[in-house]
Amino acid sequence: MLSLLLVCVALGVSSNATVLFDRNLAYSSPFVNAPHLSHNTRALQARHVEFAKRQLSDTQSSDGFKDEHYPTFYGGDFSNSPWVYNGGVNFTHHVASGDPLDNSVLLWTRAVPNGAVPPDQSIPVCVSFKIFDNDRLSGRPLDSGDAFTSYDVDFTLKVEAQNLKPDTHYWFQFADCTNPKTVSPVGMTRTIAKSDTPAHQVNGGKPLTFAVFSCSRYQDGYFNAYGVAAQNTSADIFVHLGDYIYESLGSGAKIGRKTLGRELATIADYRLRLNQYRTDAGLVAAHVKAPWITVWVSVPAQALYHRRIKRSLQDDHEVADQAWKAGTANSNDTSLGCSFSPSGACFTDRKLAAVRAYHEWMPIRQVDPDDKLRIWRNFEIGKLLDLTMLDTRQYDRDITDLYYNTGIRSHAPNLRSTTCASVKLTFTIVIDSIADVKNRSLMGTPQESSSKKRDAIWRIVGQQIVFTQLNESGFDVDAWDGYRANRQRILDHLYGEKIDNTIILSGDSHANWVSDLAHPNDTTTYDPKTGKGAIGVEFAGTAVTSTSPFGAGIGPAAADKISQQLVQVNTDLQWSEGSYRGFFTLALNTTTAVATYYAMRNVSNPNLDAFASATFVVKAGANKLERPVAGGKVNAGVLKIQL
Ligand SMILES: *[C@@H]1O[C@H](CO)[C@@H](O)[C@H](O)[C@H]1NC(C)=O
Ligand SMILES: *[C@@H]1O[C@H](CO)[C@@H](O)[C@H](O)[C@H]1NC(C)=O
Ligand SMILES: *[C@@H]1O[C@H](CO)[C@@H](O)[C@H](O)[C@H]1NC(C)=O
Ligand SMILES: *[C@@H]1O[C@H](CO)[C@@H](O)[C@H](O)[C@H]1NC(C)=O
Ligand SMILES: *[C@@H]1O[C@H](CO)[C@@H](O)[C@H](O)[C@H]1NC(C)=O
Ligand SMILES: *[C@@H]1O[C@H](CO)[C@@H](O)[C@H](O)[C@H]1NC(C)=O
Ligand SMILES: *[C@@H]1O[C@H](CO)[C@@H](O)[C@H](O)[C@H]1NC(C)=O
Ligand SMILES: CC(=O)N[C@H]1CO[C@H](CO)[C@@H](O)[C@@H]1O
Repeated sequence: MLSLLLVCVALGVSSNATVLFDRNLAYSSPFVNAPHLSHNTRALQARHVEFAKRQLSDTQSSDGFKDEHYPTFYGGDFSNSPWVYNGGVNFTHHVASGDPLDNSVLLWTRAVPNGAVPPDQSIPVCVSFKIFDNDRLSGRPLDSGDAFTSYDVDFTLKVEAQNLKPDTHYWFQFADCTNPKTVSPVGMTRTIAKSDTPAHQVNGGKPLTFAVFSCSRYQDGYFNAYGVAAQNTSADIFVHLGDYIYESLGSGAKIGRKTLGRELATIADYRLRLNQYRTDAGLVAAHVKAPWITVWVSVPAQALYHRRIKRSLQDDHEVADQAWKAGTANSNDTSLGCSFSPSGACFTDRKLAAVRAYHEWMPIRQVDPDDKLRIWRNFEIGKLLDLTMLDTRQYDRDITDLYYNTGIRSHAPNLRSTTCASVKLTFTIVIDSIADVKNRSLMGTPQESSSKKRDAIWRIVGQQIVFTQLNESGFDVDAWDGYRANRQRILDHLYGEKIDNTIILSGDSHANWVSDLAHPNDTTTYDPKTGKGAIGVEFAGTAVTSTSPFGAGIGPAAADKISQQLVQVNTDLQWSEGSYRGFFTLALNTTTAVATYYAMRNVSNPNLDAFASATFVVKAGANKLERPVAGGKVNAGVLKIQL
């Protein structure tokens, strides 16, 4: 009888007991096809059980372990119940949510054990969550549960709230399982409409509004743009197009924005940087306010390129490759691996550390890096729109190669290029990789076409770099021949398949650009005056803080002088603005898309002082900016045609 019981307990431990670890998606691999990059939750559980046993058997613990510090909260039966920390937790980084679907959304928090000395690393912290359809958190939660976090994932916690209703607002909160009175702030989030919801019913018939950001460099200023979007707009979903963190150190001390740590290399470095960014009040408010959809892994990959280029310059390519393979073979990515390498110089580790920390800290779902046909994350939001996020970074050669050489064509980096240019290189690779597949093109088959086939009105493409040809002296974003060829294919596809209502959202450039989409230099089909012959619109947004390509800190008057020239030289460009940091919103209903650009008056201190610099209208079916562009009047920057 007794032995049978023991067998049951043992089985219970090995088969079920990792549930509380597994519920926390921060332990999982960032990538669905790379299970070797996940934490081994069985091993964590085994470690944990080992300590639990000690609690039961070794009452004369020689290392000062005391039962009362780590009691179980699951009652008296210790056999199958984990020991958890009950010294109190601190929800140090508020809450966040992201990647909403029609029935689920990811919820995020961080629960750090209180006390000067962190608890034994084998003791998990237990966190519960609840999600409600009302802001009083009353009635029965639609979903709830417990999950573990621990030292191994930087005490981050990411759970999927399931069984939710489509197109509905939700309020959620976390608590300490061992002391339910200790609660996190309440977060607001929502689900998106089911893909077959009629367009006019999406978001209860109100326009669905995105707030769109890129390039938030901590040392360059306060993230007021996030704060203004959260406090002063009715944005439903926050979209980040890349450069959410920066790997570099910079002199932000003058304005109280000194970056901690060093240039990022190890997982500890990346975690510290994310930790610091997420203390910014504006960013906190924005994560609390609404779910985020981000381009998967932005700057970390850029950092990798940076690193790679530097290395390639120093080392012979073979050496770099060799070192890299050695690291990969051992998959030194988890807490057991090279992430704790004291040198911090391991190239492979840096790449993995960036991905790992991003996965821990961001409310994002796993992605599938092996499926090169699936380079998009597509959010079908009723029949109103498809939001397609181009996940370029995971397809950058380094990361892709890491996942056992999926065969993406390799492009030798241009060694003379800057980090900035390497972004374009990535883009080229992505496009080339799908170009190999005959029935696909960038915007294209299947997403754009299937979006059209399923009768969605708008096709919104979130991606990183400015698409329209821009001749800007000293900052030529059209420097890549391959990129040009690919852009040609994309435009051919849109024109050829008569795919209408495409709106491209772009970041990366640190300035504002609004353009009709048309073939570069084509003034035969396209008329820049009326917009006739265009096939869509591009809204490219400036940086949250990163400095202007026109010159760091450039004033509006000086920036406008440059813009004046640019709108003349560039056929498709209808508005240029280069002084203000900020963001834009895009509000969509069945008939109209309205983009409003917001300019921050001062990012040298935390404030909500901003103004709308320009507003653009796109009518469904028109495939161009409504004339007069911006109503003929802007509060900053320069229109091509002033009325
Ligand atoms: C909780 O964390 C916040 C943010 O790090 C910190 O300011 C605060 O002092 C912490 N509270 C306790 C009780 O440790
Ligand atoms: C593209 O072609 C592949 C292979 O020929 C096929 O399996 C796939 O269904 C096609 N996709 C579309 C969207 O036509
Ligand atoms: C690019 O713009 C500059 C002015 O900024 C102009 O002098 C030059 O001719 C333009 N180049 C092309 C290829 O249009
Ligand atoms: C557009 O015209 C300019 C000036 O002739 C040229 O430099 C540029 O390469 C052209 N762009 C494309 C995409 O052909
Ligand atoms: C869509 O939004 C536009 C601009 O806000 C508004 O003028 C129009 O009436 C709205 N259309 C519908 C069908 O609600
Ligand atoms: C921005 O605020 C700082 C103080 O934080 C001030 O010194 C500076 O003059 C302000 N800049 C502008 C353009 O108002
Ligand atoms: C944003 O809202 C805050 C109050 O919540 C207000 O103090 C601030 O002036 C507003 N900013 C703008 C640009 O309206
Ligand atoms: C540098 C480093 O930490 N390398 C480790 C990678 O992982 C293997 C085992 O998986 C270790 O043997 C290496 O020491």
